[in-house]
Amino acid sequence: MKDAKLDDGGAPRQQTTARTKTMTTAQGGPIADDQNSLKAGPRGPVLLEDHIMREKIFHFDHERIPERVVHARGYGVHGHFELTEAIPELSCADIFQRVGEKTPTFTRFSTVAGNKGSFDLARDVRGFATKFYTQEGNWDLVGNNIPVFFIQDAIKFPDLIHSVKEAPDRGFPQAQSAHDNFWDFASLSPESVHMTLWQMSDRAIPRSFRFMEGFGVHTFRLVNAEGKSHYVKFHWKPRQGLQSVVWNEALKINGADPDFHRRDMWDAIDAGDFPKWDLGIQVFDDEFADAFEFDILDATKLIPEEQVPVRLIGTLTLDANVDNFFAETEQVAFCTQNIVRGIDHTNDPLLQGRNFSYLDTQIKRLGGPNFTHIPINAPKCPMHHFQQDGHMAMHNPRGRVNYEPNSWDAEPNPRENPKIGFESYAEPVEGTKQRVRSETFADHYSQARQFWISQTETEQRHIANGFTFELSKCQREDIRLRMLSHLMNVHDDLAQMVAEGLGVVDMPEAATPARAPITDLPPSDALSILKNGPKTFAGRKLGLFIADGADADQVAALEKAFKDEGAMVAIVTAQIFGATLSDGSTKPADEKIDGGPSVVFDAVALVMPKEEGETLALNKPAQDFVSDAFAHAKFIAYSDGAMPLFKATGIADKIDDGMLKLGDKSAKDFVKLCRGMRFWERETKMTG
Ligand code: HDD
Repeated sequence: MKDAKLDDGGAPRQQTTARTKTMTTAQGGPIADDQNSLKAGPRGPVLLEDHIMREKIFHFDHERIPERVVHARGYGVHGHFELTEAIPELSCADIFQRVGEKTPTFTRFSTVAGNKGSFDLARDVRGFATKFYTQEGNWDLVGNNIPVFFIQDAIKFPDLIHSVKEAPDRGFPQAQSAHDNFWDFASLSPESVHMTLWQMSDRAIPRSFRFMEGFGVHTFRLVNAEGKSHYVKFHWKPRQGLQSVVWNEALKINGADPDFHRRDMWDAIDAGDFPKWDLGIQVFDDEFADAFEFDILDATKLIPEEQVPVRLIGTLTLDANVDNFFAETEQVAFCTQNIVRGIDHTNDPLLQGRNFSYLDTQIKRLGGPNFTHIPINAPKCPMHHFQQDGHMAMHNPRGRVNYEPNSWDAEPNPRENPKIGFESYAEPVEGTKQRVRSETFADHYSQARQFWISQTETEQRHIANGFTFELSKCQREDIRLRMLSHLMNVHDDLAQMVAEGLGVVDMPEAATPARAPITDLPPSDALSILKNGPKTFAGRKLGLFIADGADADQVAALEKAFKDEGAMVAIVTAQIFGATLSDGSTKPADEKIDGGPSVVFDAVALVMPKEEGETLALNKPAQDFVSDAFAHAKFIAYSDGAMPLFKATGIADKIDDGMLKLGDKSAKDFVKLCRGMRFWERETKMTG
């Protein structure tokens, strides 16, 4: 029945109950009608006098703030850091003193190149930025999931980012490095070669934020109470293990679920499956730094874990989703210069430039110097200073004293405290003013080669395919060949594989290295994903594709076995209402087949009677479900009824050890198989 108010052009009124509150304007005035603007008669003009409508639209018009110039697309989560090993001998930072103490944190993961509305599975570096709200101020560790960077000096950052982002004339391509401008820049900047190997590896297409490492990248300093300094590199080691997807899968995930990574994080935390990372430190002194093959101030180099082991000193647990995306994820402002007593910077020229850039960009992005008043950015320890006024000042000092020194003793009247105040490490500095790059930064190929030889064959194939894909998107042949000329200095196998992929007949001359590469660096297992994979299927997701008449026992056994493992199970059916199982019960679906393609799952199972398998053999999304799972080297369990679908997709005669027939083997056997994550052997039999 139509509401009486609707008949005269109005909208239905909602009852105000104990659980709802009266809607008001931003000025607090109760609102009677939020559906209709104020008009001169039912069909007359809208009156400018309508302060309610004007206020609402004015606010809407100002909802957006500038997106981050890089790392625009990201996802933030609350958590805490718990210290498991105190390190007072290395650092006097308050956060590193008491074992078992928990420090609240906020972590934001991101892609780099894409705009805020781009897709999650771009081939890209991932940001991994954590704000620690310590009792002696905020410490921001603003890192990536890759331990090295493209450039050595911050003055090149705008060029790097301009080259990778969309071209200024056409406004595309978006969220990808597969285009001439990026590879033009990279091939003209040999210092980026090492990083491009990481970027073309599966590190740049992680399965989830939960399954990737994090790195502070630069060399920092730890400084103890006596003022003694050690160098340090920070690492995040995921307890969940490392895992990535394959490129063809990434392309399809972006269509199926552009929010794949943020949804994964939200779902895991929502389900109480809190991801954890151990904070690791690689600590070394001047003696090591002087003896090391490369300059420890060069952000395009890492220190192999075999040379300086990673010592685990604490655990980060992400345990709460945000209440409001804008207030927290969007407004969080990380700054590399946010360090605390006991941690200090080094002369890494990339880091020094960053220390200017982050503060500067937050002022632009958040509208003024008071972004530290926004709750997500405010320290959780007491703070007292004489900074005042400015746009949106929220914490305003009381009393008349706002300068230092002063002779007032009224409270609050903050004073310096040399005992606990921040002290920069007293590093002797001297030099001639000059615009140069140190010669110790000149070796651009040796660690790229070390990265290459540390990978499994599968990973090497993926890297070569990554280069082939990206360079094939370059229209200019000279750019493709110039990049190839650098790869020739990395490793012959890599150069050959890419050249073959591109169809190059005449190999170019190898690029002239600024310094001869070291060819006998040993492989480092820590650099491979597959050598550091998970040991369980926990935290992963099975796509269980069922149809009417599916064997109820098989479905129940699969659900139980995967849940016991700590994995999630999503039921996929041809219609969203679900399926009627062999025992007459109804199994509701989580996804309709075209909304739940196999690319969004880690492994798949198909349980259906033959007649349904025959019908589904004609269903394109069902065919894709099977052929993609097969092509992406996923483990597949199936009941006999799925054979018509296998025939339709050409895999009926390719059944391999990555496939398990239910009945012959149990659901538990399938879980065991799935602990391997992928059946890579299958991939070697495929091209492309
Ligand atoms: Fe940066 C954001 C990581 C080099 C300038 N950067 C930003 C974020 C991460 C990184 C994770 C997103 C923070 C968030 O989630 O809000 N950036 C890195 C790493 C680098 C690096 C690991 C090299 C080791 N960055 C770098 C350089 C410069 C910048 C050399 C400038 C000279 N980065 C910025 C920025 C951003 C930023 C423009 C954009 C948004 C923001 O800061 O808050 O200031």
